[in-house]
Amino acid sequence: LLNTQLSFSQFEPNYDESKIPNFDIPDPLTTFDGQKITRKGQWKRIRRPELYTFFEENVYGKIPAEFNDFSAKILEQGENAINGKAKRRQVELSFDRNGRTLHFTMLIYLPKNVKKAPLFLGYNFLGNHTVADDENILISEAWARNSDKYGISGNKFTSATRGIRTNRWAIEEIIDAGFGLATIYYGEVDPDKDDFTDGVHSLLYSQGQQKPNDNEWGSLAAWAWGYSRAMDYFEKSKDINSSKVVVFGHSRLGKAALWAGATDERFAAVISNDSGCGGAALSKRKVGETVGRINESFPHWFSGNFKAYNNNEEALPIDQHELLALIAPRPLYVASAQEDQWADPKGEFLSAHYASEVYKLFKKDGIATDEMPMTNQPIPNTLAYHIRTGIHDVTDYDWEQYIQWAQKQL
Ligand code: GTR
Repeated sequence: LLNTQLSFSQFEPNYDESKIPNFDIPDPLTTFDGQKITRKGQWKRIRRPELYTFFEENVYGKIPAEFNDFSAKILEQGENAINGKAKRRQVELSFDRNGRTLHFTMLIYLPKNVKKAPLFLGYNFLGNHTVADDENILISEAWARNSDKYGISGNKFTSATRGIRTNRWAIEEIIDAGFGLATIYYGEVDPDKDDFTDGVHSLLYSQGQQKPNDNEWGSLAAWAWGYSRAMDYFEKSKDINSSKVVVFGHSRLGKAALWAGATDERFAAVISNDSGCGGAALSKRKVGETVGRINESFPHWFSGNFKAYNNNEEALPIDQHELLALIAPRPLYVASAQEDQWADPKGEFLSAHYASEVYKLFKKDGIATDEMPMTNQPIPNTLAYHIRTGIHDVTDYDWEQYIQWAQKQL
């Protein structure tokens, strides 16, 4: 029986396909009151809005007010980055509300030989200065999680960690393909801790409010909001093609990228890299990380309302394939890694498969089969999927697929 008082970490995660509960996949093309959706217009007018509202009120949480006015300030720029192939710009976006200010700094590399570059937009985990070997990258002063592994202490980044995440960003390949890259330290939009006094949330509180209401935004929705503000900036930039922006994210930031793709149709394409539970993976399979586990470990990520589904996934009238469907008919790439069982690769694959019904309505190719492909055998359709060998990470192999796919799709 449901007991939300239990500590979910006491449950062993399940990886055994034979122990997956029986459940029906909610049909993306049948409304909550049983109406069949057979035309694009019905999807847009009836079904998409009701699914969207469910995810907004019960999963990621609603933004309490429209909040998109900012000022942009160029902090630094250079003409000779990435072996002379790219220009670099570091721009700070500032937001004022309630007597408080939020700033975040976007690091942008654009290919020199393209007038108006399409680009990949993605948050980084450990600061902009970790993504490239480039001494000019400013070091974020925002709160950082202490880490013995990376030598981060005092909740501050230092130059000691310059370039430690270059392996996750195939920048030169991106530039060579004619794309730009924009990245932001996600902790500048909302520090990743269970504390709602900081980050963007606090700018929108009504008087005396300490934390979001139960139907209001958690951190994932805050990060998605930040992605949209980056898009606002691209729309004003003469050297960026804002109609060709691919929003990308790994893991928790893949969850945020998916929600950004759903909430903001200006994103031309979306990439979910190993996003797992609360991202691309189906919740009802309860394989690896579950709704209860994730809400226990990260109480600040989702809305308060999502906690009603802790160890109670069967009560969800939706599943995550319907989040993917909210991105249709735009190109969407779902990727998994073989050794990332915590994120349930099969649940990510099946989710892409079940979302494909909606892509089909738009005459776009998705994942027709329910048989998982072999490792390193991408299915590069409008709704694309691959599972590569290796661990929970972003690799050159992943980027090679994303770049080729984006070139073809956009
Ligand atoms: C894990 C979490 C996952 C995933 C991952 C990450 O601890 O359980 O949902 O988000 O972190 O972001 O790397």
